[in-house]
Amino acid sequence: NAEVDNLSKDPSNWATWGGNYAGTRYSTLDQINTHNVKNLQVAWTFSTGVLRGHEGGPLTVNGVVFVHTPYPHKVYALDQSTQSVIWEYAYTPDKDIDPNQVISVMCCDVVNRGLAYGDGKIFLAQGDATLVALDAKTGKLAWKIKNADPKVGATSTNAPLVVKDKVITGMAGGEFGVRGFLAAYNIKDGSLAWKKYSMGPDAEVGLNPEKTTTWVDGKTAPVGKDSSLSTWKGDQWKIGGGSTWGWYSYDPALNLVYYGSGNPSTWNPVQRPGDNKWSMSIWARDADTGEAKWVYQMTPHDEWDYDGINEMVLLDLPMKDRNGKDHDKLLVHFDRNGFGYTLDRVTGELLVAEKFDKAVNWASHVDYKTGRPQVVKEYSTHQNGTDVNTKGVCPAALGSKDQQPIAFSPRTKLVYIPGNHVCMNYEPFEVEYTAGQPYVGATLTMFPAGVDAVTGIKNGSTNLGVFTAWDPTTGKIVWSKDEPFSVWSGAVATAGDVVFYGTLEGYVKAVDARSGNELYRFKTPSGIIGNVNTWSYKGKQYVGVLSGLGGWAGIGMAAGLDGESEGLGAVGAYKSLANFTKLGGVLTVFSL
Ligand code: PQQ
Repeated sequence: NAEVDNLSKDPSNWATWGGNYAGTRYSTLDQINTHNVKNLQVAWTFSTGVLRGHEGGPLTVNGVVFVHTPYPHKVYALDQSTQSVIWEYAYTPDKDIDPNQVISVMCCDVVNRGLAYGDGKIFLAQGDATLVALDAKTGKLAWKIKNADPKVGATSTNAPLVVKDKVITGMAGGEFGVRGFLAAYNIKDGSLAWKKYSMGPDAEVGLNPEKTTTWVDGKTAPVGKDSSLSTWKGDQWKIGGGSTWGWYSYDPALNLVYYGSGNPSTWNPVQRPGDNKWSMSIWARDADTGEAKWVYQMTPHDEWDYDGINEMVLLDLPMKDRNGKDHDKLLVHFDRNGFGYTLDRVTGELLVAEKFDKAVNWASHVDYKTGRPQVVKEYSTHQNGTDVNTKGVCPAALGSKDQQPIAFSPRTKLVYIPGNHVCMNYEPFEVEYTAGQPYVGATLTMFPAGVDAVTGIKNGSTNLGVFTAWDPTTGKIVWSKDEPFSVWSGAVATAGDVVFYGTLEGYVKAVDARSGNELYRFKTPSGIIGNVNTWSYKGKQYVGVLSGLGGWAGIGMAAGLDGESEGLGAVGAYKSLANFTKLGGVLTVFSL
């Protein structure tokens, strides 16, 4: 979409979740820099009036700031000169939707990762899997469509992306045995342009057996006929998961949309033999037709819930592969499974797959020839006759990184990764599929990587989080900083060589892009799971973030749970957050 592309090129806007189609979360603004960031002040704040987790971040388009809240959503358009509300959208579901039923099937809090803008409209993928288009000037509903059915556990938490004349969106529900898909709707009227599943028959998945390629035997080759169907037992693919609840990026020159698919259902791997393709995969799809150009599966036959949905960030950086061949159109992805991947985004060739957190132990390495992780038997989870509790698997199910997006600076050529440093005990159990009921099939507990899995005794640092600078061409950690809690907030990098991110206790932190040294911190009213964004208005650079604790890491407080293994295993590890912060959504905007 030429308008969205142009808006993103002007740093006074922050017009897409990633700041641009490539998802780099980089701004050319340099008014705030390493020398003066210590003088940052709060310019203004805005309470959303809503409890529960606030993910995503403010969009700024042509001077107007747009913020959204969790399900059942509100959207506010804010005037920056008066800091007042231009319009407000408050969602009331139609009678055929029961919001309480929807809330009960949203796995990881009632979060939403943000709005999209295009063609004078604001798009919101609502928790009950409806997609709305609002007039950006008035907030009036332009159209509303049903993308999926919450009665079978399908919901939406993603930030859509406007590409050409379409809006791309996905869905959630991997813990309910949905069958994941990505869809493109025409922005004019919401009519469906294409819809492609993560698993099933070739035509429905958008696979061309001869033309769609994947990485095998040290090169890319056609996937062949039934590449998905042949990796599932019977018709298990129909309830196979592979939801698409993460982020979408786009390369206009290649006309390809990139995203990842999530975990196969159920979490009990013994119940679904096979590689379960194409769950846990990186996809490159033609934006006009949805057909897959290439696909790469990171975690075949998942045994740990390492959803592959984390953002795909498109970098133009020269590098040589292991055979000395040159590549300069890269895709980087930091997977839940703890490996940082660099692929050639044109061809899907695997260039780098290395651990970005030292704690990762479930696989020794990724075999560059096959592209497959080499699983360490001790950390394989299974259930054969008796239930087996596999102890001390690192990372935990929420990964070495979850939904919180990275930032990239073309000045340092480094990627900045908000991350987790959490391990788990994982005990699968037999579960029967019933539409709309949880189809999880595993009990989990989580703890810091520096705690013994059996005795619970501290044997290292007890930090649950880490913020890491990474060289995507070599696959090496350049520096890393421990954080007491997982960093669940998206980072932003700027031409002032400052990197910003939020923490679960509620701090906005600014660090030096080259050294990682902390330059500034401010405690916002609640824990931060939102993304820090930056823009300018009347010649001044602003930095804005939504605080409001929740999401999977904050599910204990957000949903009022306190059992160790409640909240799909996350409650225990993050219990002490209550000593630092409480719930409540607020936008905080900073400037010099
Ligand atoms: N959502 C969060 C969050 O917002 O904090 C974290 C997670 C989700 C996960 O770690 C998940 O595995 C997850 N899985 C699905 C799914 O499989 O469909 C959906 C979501 C979601 O939509 O929020 C999450």
